[in-house]
Amino acid sequence: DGSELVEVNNYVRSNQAEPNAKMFGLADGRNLIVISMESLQNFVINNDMNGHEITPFLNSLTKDKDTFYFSNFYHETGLGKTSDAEFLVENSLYPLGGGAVFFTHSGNKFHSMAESLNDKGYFTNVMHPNNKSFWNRDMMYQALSVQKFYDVNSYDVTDDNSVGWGLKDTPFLNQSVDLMADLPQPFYSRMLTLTNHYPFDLDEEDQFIPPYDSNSKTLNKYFQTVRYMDESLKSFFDDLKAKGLYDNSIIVMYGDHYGISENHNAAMAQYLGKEITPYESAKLQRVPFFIHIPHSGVGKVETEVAGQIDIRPTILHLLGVDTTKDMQLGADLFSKDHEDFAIFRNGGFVTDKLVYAGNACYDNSNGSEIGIENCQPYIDRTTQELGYSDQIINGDLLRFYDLKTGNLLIEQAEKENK
Ligand code: GP9
Ligand code: MN
Repeated sequence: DGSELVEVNNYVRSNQAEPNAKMFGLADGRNLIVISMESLQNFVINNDMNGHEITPFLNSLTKDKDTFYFSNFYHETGLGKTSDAEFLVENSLYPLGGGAVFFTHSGNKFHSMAESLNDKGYFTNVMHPNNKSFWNRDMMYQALSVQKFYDVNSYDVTDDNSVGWGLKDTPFLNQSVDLMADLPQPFYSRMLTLTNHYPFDLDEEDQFIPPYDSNSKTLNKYFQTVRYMDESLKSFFDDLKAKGLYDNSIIVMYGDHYGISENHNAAMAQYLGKEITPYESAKLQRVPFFIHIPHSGVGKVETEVAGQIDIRPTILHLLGVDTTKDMQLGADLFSKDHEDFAIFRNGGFVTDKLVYAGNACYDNSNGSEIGIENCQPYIDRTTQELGYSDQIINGDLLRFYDLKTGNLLIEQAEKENK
């Protein structure tokens, strides 16, 4: 109702992070390409498996002068998996604790990143070679103001170029660049990869490294599909350059959620050489996050604790979009006001000093369990912030929020409530 809206709005306004003047507008006018890297966890980055480098291309980006790589960045998804990560990116709100918000609330009013960029003259689209109704995307993308969905019907899919869930990442990304070449610019293309998805099936010709040797077939194959995705991303960058799209774009890439569940803890313990405690499990929820800005020369490794909720304000500020009126819960990663704090959808959290997981509090410097009172202030904030996000979604509160003026339409909200 109206009072809920006032409270949520006060919270959002008082928690805003001031943009970093050096970064604001740095990529103004460029095309925006956001890539969801399926099931990619951070533990494979700058790591090897039995002497084989797993992600040579992404590793090179962690050392690249045009790339920011965030090494303490967490996924914040729930049951909606890929779609929950999409929701976080578009809205900077948390997905729901129960079912997938793409299914349960596609009739809501949202003020998405796509909407902001439509207003700025961008052509907004999503590229994903799956059935358009998977995760209810066709419905939700309307609510998110995505102008065009290039679904499976926009791609040339054959037995030969498919595996597992469908079109392989390399032909998918390659064909996507062909589509991009014909788009009006600037465009915002959000791309969802697919090959690195459970059960991690891969044709022989695409296996660049051997499988791992644990008792988990899933983990053993995971390294190979990750390596394949890495190769696909490398050729995607090459294709962008070949089509003249690279120089005037920025490329943002995030791991959408974990790929290796806790069912494979024994195999993960073998690989990592340590027991997988609830603390380690929480740290394994890190996913790689990259912001690649060609010719910027400003890149570096950032160790700030952060999460997917922060993607949208960070991108919009880079593109020179003011977000002071946006109803968003994340903060610009380049802002000095950004706090080392990532909230999990299950109520856990991580800060630079603490990890709260499985109802226990841990010292983030060494993983030892400490008294719950150390975590309590952040537990309270986690509950509060997830609560406000849920209120916005469950109450469809953005119906009563005028993004242009920042005005709350309280009377309408009250009327609706009667
Ligand atoms: C399917 C793809 C994978 O279209 O998004 O979905 P996931 O199971 O990872 O949510
Ligand atoms: Mn996924």
